Amino acid sequence: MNPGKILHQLLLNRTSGRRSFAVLVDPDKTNPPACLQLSRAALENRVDFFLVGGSLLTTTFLNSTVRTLKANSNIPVILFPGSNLHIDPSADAILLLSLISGRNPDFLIGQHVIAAPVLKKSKLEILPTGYMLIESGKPTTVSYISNTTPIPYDKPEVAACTAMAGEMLGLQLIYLDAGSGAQRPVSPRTIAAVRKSVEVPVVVGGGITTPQAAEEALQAGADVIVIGNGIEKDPNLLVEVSERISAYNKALL
Ligand code: 1GP
Repeated sequence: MNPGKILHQLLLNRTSGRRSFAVLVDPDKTNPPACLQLSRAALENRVDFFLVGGSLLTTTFLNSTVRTLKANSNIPVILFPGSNLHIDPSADAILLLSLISGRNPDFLIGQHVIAAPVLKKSKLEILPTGYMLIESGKPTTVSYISNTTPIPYDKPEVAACTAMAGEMLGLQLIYLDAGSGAQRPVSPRTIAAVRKSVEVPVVVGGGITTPQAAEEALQAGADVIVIGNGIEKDPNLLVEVSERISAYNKALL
């Protein structure tokens, strides 16, 4: 399978060392005017991707969120689904998440079987992703809903072996997630151990609420930084993190 446009870009970035910024939008917590405002801020601050979704959606605003983001910027919109119900063909791509840190077959392959025919008919770029939950201080919605145990916070070697296995199985991205609203983000040691163990791009998110935490993740080797809650609470975080990432990328030149 040839890489689609987004994966191709991520692989090029991986080779050049360029880091990316993804803003996570939770359809339950937004509305069209807020999406419009976010689109403008994201464009001004060179955000690379929107992720849209969450492990539990309690409203029917997935489609309107995707459409509003797409109508107001050219930033690619990537679905970040919590289940096979969270598919919207009007997005650009979908993270096809296999929850490799867990041992729940439904989230390793079951949901995917149900989603496959729908995805096949869509024009969505499929991003096969090894999704790894890392313990972050307290149970998160995603650990509860997925009925899986996250990898312990202080076991970088377990995270590294899990990521290696995911890459060997052919997964194209590794996503290290402390969970939305996590008490503490994934540790730099874990990010660095995973970064050293795989060639594929490493996405890091969950509980990043300060520019310093984003910087630490960058220094440890995160290829893509994902922030949701932190920007909902403080829109200025988008500007500050974007500045850090731009400065990091400029230093590569
Ligand atoms: C959650 O990685 C994302 O899956 C982002 O988390 O909302 O805590 O930034 P936050």
